[in-house]
Amino acid sequence: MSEIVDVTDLYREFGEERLPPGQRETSDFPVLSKSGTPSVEEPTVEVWGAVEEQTTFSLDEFRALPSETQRQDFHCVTGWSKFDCEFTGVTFPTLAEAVGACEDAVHVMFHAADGYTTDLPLDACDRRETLCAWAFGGEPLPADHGGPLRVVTPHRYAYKGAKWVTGIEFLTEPERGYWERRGYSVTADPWAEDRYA
Ligand SMILES: Nc1nc2c(c(=O)[nH]1)N[C@H]1C(S)=C(S)[C@@H](COP(=O)(O)O)O[C@H]1N2
Ligand SMILES: [Mo]
Repeated sequence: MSEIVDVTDLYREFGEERLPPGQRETSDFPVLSKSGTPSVEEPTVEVWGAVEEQTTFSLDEFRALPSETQRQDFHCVTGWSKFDCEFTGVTFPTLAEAVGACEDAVHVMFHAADGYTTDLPLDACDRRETLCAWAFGGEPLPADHGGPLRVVTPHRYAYKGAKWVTGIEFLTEPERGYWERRGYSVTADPWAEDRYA
């Protein structure tokens, strides 16, 4: 088993306290989905838009990319935080390199099997701790937490991490995702309490 990369100290870049303001720590792992758990039969991840190589990865192809296990915190905009989650997956920079993000890419839209979307500026997204993850605590990611494949964003509120991710679109202009169109913050920095736009 390779080393676990601990990114639980990333809060130092954003604030004084590991627990962001207005959050309370929980030891269980609540499920938050806009419309239940979709069934994902043959998972694929399509990467398109401002990339050199538009690519459709099968789950096996995706898992064959260089991957790592990270210990990270998870902050839901509704007020709970879960510390020390161990997710295994491909980092966003690894993925961006695999498909060759174009110079004019400035924004990213994630698409999911339940029709969910979420967007992030490329610079906020293109960080090691943005992980496309298929395992939690060394076990396959449970379906209600986004298995077989989800995104996690410990430096942002968790709605930035699409469960059941099916597509990653590199954009040359910002667009808005599901909650972002409904009044939630685009930046979603937990230490600035960027909950609403
Ligand atoms: N596809 C999809 N991804 C999603 C959501 C969703 O409804 N659909 N909800 C988001 C929200 S608001 C949160 S807090 C986290 C919750 O992840 P969890 O259910 O594993 O706790 O998933 C995010 N990703
Ligand atoms: Mo959330």
